[in-house]
Amino acid sequence: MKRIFSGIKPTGHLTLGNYLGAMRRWVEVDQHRSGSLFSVVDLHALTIEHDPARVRRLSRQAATLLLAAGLDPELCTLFVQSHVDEHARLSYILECTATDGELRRMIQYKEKSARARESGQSVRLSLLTYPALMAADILAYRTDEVPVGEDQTQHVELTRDLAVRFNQRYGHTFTVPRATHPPVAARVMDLQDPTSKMGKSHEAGAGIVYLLDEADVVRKKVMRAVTDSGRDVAYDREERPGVTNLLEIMAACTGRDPRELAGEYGSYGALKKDVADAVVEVLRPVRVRHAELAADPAYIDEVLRKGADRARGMARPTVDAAYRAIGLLPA
Ligand code: AQP
Repeated sequence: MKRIFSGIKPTGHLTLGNYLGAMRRWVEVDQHRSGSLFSVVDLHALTIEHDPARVRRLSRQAATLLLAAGLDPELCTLFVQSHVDEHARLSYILECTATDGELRRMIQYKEKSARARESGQSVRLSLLTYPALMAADILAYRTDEVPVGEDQTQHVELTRDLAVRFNQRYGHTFTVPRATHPPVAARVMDLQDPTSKMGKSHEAGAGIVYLLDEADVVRKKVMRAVTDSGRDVAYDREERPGVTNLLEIMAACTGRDPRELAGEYGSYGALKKDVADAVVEVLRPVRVRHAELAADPAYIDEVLRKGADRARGMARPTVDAAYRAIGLLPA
């Protein structure tokens, strides 16, 4: 049995990038392989300036959207990270395994700390240390595979390094996991700036398709997407990042090959129209189901409560074993 774990941060409204890069595979593939866990990783949302009420609202919304997208609590375990103390317990142990140099090399830390400093905000210590918490999220469940978008590759690599180092120093405790990525759309780019990732915590929303955007808003955003200076439709990440992003989105939505799709279009306008239609069709059932589920918050609470109970039971033996292995006296 392969154990699968992945998470999503309630730092903003979920985007098409989250959906194509991660959520859709969780629903279509990963939850059907026994032993999969998916988490709303709310502790990670506290690493940047936050509004408590908004984090609570977004956590509930993320859980509701994951169910709306098709996660089935009978097949997988869905829970909120902060409901399972083992994550924070293990995070400290992994902070004692990592070095500060390793954490300072993380690209997300460099980018987000620079952004915070530019806007005059202080940088929370947790922004530096959260990859140790992410490693704890993964290692607590003896995870084999972590299905994520490309942007998380470096954090999963660090998790692997920490697992190997801990096992070598203190005895075999953790499974060494590996990241898996979708075949296309592993990095959906911002429609207004196709050289940067479509990110849910970015301020400007014009290049970001949110899962709960109305159909006409989605169409407008896609039709206004920045394209490239050339005229023909070509698949080339370096030279044609805008068009290539649209082709990848279209390929992910339709199950086609992006290079093959490129040969079928003579103009950017026709491509954009079809991309808009494809995205609207993919998101329509998610929005409809979200509206139904959001009307029943007691059901969501129940799913999350049961999920946390199950997750706790799975994580505790591993975290207890790590505490003993590193030299802490059993309670
Ligand atoms: N643009 C993307 N393309 C493909 N996959 C993506 N993911 C995120 N953005 C894209 C994948 O979605 C999963 C959950 O992401 P997250 O919540 O860990 O992070 P985020 O959406 O990137 O949000 P942040 O970090 O709060 O803000 P930004 O985006 O501003 O950095 C992950 O598997 C991720 O790879």
